[in-house]
Amino acid sequence: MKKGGLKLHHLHAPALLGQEMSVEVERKFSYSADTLKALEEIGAVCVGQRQFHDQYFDTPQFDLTLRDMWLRKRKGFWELKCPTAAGGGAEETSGAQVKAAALCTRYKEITSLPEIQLRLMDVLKDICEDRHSETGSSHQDESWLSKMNLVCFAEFTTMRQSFTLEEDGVQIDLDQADFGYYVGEVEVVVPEGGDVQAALDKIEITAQKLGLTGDQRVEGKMNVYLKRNHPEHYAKLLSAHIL
Ligand code: V4E
Repeated sequence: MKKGGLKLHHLHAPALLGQEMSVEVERKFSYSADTLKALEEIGAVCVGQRQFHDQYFDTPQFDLTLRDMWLRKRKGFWELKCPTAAGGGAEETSGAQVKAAALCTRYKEITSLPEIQLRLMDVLKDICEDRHSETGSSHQDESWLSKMNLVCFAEFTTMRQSFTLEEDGVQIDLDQADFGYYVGEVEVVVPEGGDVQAALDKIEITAQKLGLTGDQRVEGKMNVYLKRNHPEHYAKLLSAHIL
């Protein structure tokens, strides 16, 4: 049976671009009981603990994640993380800055559902059932998912304790995923077009204050989840240097 088209009501693509978009710069790290002590010593303020369930979506052929695009639903809201343009807006001038930047990831985070749908259509237009279709729907109406052939490929719950270094705009999260993986992250959110290098510098200073000495990227929750649950796809992402 043919599925209905995807309609984009009352919205024009150029009007959407740039809305509700920021760049998330972050560095993951392994934490231990000592990390809490270190956070207290550097004046980090605990801003709370919360639990959330993430569902990640892709086509059965993994067309999104193979392009380093990560679509998820968290607490009822849609989010799309995509790579930033080449260079990502940072201007590392020293060897130390290059090294520090290599430990971090930078992703555009898009939270406007119509804009998410536009970007997905752009990537998936050749495989959508109705190529000439338009998008547009409410958070409740999820028929667009099946029209774009998107299915949930990963879901897990995270318990997160968050801290801020208020004067720096730095957030530190300590995550415990329900599949038994613990990971911390130091994060700075930069408005689109903002100073990514300044964010990288703040993250490096925070990492030094916390005594984070590792010179290898620490795996995120999804790395570990995919390794365990979708090993073939994980291997593809590794060889494509996406993970
Ligand atoms: C961007 C990305 C994925 C989406 C999940 O991103 P992540 O920041 O790991 O999740 P989380 O729960 O900490 O999100 P937040 O609450 O901070 O928004 S899954 C894989 N990637 C790419 C990626 C990568 N290549 N390398 C590392 C170390 N992490 C993520």
